[in-house]
Amino acid sequence: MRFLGAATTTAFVAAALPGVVLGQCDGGEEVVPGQHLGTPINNTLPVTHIYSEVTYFKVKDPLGEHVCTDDPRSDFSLINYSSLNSTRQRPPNDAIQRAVIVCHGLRRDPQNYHAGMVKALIKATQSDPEISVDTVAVVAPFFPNGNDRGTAFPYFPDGEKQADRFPSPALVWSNTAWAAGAVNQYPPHRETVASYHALDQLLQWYGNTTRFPNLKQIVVAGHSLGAQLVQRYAAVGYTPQQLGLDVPVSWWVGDPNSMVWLSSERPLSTSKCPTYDDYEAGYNGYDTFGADRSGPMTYNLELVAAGREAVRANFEGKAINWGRASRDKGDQSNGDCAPYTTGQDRNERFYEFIRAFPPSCEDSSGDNCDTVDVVESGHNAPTMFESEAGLARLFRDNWTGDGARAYDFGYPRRTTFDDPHPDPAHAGDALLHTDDAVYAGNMTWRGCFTDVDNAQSVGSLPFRAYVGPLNSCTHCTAVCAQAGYAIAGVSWQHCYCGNAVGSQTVEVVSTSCEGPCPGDSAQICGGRNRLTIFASGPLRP
Ligand SMILES: *[C@@H]1O[C@H](CO)[C@@H](O)[C@H](O)[C@H]1NC(C)=O
Ligand SMILES: *[C@@H]1O[C@H](CO)[C@@H](O)[C@H](O)[C@H]1NC(C)=O
Ligand SMILES: *[C@@H]1O[C@H](CO)[C@@H](O)[C@H](O)[C@H]1NC(C)=O
Ligand SMILES: *[C@@H]1O[C@H](CO)[C@@H](O)[C@H](O)[C@H]1NC(C)=O
Ligand SMILES: *[C@@H]1O[C@H](CO)[C@@H](O)[C@H](O)[C@H]1NC(C)=O
Ligand SMILES: CC(=O)N[C@H]1CO[C@H](CO)[C@@H](O)[C@@H]1O
Repeated sequence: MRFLGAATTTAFVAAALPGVVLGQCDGGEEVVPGQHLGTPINNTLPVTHIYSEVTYFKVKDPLGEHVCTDDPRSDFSLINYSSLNSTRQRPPNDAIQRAVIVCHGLRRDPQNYHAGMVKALIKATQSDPEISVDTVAVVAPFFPNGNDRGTAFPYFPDGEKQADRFPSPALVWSNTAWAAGAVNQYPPHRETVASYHALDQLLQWYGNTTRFPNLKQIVVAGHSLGAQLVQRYAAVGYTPQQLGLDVPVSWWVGDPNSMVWLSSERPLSTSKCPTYDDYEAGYNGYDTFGADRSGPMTYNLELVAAGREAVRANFEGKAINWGRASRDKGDQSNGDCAPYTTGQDRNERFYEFIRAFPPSCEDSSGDNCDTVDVVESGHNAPTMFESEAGLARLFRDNWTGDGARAYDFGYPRRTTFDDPHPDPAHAGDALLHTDDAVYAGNMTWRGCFTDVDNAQSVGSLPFRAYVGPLNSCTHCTAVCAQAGYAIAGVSWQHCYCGNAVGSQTVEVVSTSCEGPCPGDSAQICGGRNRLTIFASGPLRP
C-alpha cells in the first residue's frame, strides 16, 4: 500500500531501568475504560496530520488482572491517535456526532491511517460543512508488536527479567496476532487482553450517549490487514446490544487478504491444505489460538463453542459495508495455504465470500443493512477512504440519525449476488464481462473458471488443442467443435477442449478473466490460472 510516506523516527531506548514494579494492584479500584486519561507511554511516534495527536486509552483487563506501575493511573494502556478540532483542541464531547475507529494494516502505522481518514473527512466537509473535524471523532488505535519496542513503548535491553525489559503498561501483541484477536504479549505475564477486547472498550467509550449526547453512529473501519481484523471482529464480536451501546455500529471492510469463513465448506479444493479450517481461516482451534506465543484466546469462547451457525448469525446481524478496489488482485498469504481454498487472490476471495454468505439489506429498520461498493482503485487505503463510496460509508450514511444511506456504488456489477442495496437507477444493467454470442458448435459463454493453481491439482479440461498467438474465443470454440468436443476453454494463448470439466473446477468471479485474447483483443481469454469457458450443454454430465 502506498501511503503518505514513511515517517522517520529516532528510536526511543531508555538508558536506565525505571523504578517500576509490575504486579497485582493492592486493593486497587476497578478500572473503567477511559475513566481517566490512559497512562502515558514514553514513545517517539510521529504525528502526520495537524488534526492528529497521540493519546492513551486505558483498557480494562477482562479477567481483572491489573498492571500497576508506580504511576497511580496505570493499567493497560492502548495508544490511540485521536483527532483535534478546527482550533486544534480536543473537541468537546457534545460536539461529536460520529466516531470513526480506523484500524491500521500490516505496517502498523496508525499515524498514516489517522491522517488518511482525517484527509477523507476534510474532503467530506467540502460538500457537507456539518461533517467536519469539529463533529467527527477519528481514532486510530495502535496494535504494536515487539518490533515497535523502543519506538512505540519503552524497552530496556539490559533488564534482567522480562518485566524489567518491558516495564510499561503498553498493550503489545505478538507479530500479526492482533489482526485475529489474540491476547497481548506484553506487559509480560499479563496476557489476557484480546485486541477484540480493546476494540469493545473503544466502542463502549463512544457508544454512551450520557458521555456523547449527540453521537449517532459509530463506524469501525479497516483496510488490508486492518480489514481482516474488522471482519474477524465483526464475526465473533459481541453485539452492540451485548456491549450495552446506545448507538448503532457499522463495519467498513476494505480489501482484506483473507476472511474468517463462517462454515467448514470451501469453494475451491482443500486437497492441498489440511489446515484450511484452522482459526484464523475457520474456527478450528480458536480457543488455543496464540497460546504458543502469548496466552490462549479469551474472547467470546461461548459463541465459538455454540458452532458455526451461531457465529454466522452473529456476523449476519451486523451492518457490513464492503469496500472492494476494482484493480486489487494482490495476494499476501505468505505461504499460508488456507486463503487459496477461497480464491487465488483478494478479488476472488472477496466474491467467493459474499457468494457463500450473501450480504443483505432486507431488514426494514436498515440498522443492519449490508452494502457492497466497487471503487476504481488498487490496494490503497487513502483512495478507498476518499472515494464517493468511502465518504458515504465512513461519514455520510445515517449522519443525522434518520437512517438515510447511499445505494451501492460501482456499476456494472460483477455478479448477481454483489448488490445488496441496489441503485434503482441501474436496475436491469448487464453484468460486467457477459458475452451473449453463439459460437461454433452452438457453444455459449459460461463464465470464468478455476484451473490448476495453489488450491487445485486436477486440470479443468483434458485436451490441449493448441497454444498460439492467434488464440481467441472464436478460434478455440471452432477447433474444439470440429474435433467433436462440447466444451472449450481459453487462457491467454492456450485453447483446451473437453466434454466435462474436472472434479475440482469451480466458477469464479468474471473479473478473474480479464485478459484480452492475443488473436482478438475485443474478446476475453481467461486470466492467470483461469479459463473462460464455452459449452453447448452442461459442464458436467
Ligand atoms: C518517560 O521518560 C522520562 C525521561 O526519560 C522519564 O522521566 C519518565 O519517568 C518516563 N515516563 C514514563 C511513564 O515512563
Ligand atoms: C474546539 O475544542 C475546544 C475545546 O474543547 C472548544 O472550546 C471549541 O469550541 C471547539 N471548536 C469548535 C469550532 O468546535
Ligand atoms: C456513560 O458515561 C457516563 C458519563 O461519563 C458514565 O458515568 C457512565 O458510567 C457511562 N456508562 C457506562 C455503561 O459506561
Ligand atoms: C441511525 O442512527 C440512529 C441514531 O443513532 C439510530 O437510532 C438508527 O437506528 C440508525 N439507523 C440506521 C438505519 O442505521
Ligand atoms: C443451441 O443451444 C440452444 C440452447 O442454448 C438450443 O435451444 C438450440 O436448440 C441449440 N441449437 C442447436 C442447433 O443445437
Ligand atoms: C477512546 C479513544 O478512542 N480515544 C481516547 C484516546 O485517549 C485520549 C486520552 O487518554 C482520550 O481522551 C480519548 O477519548
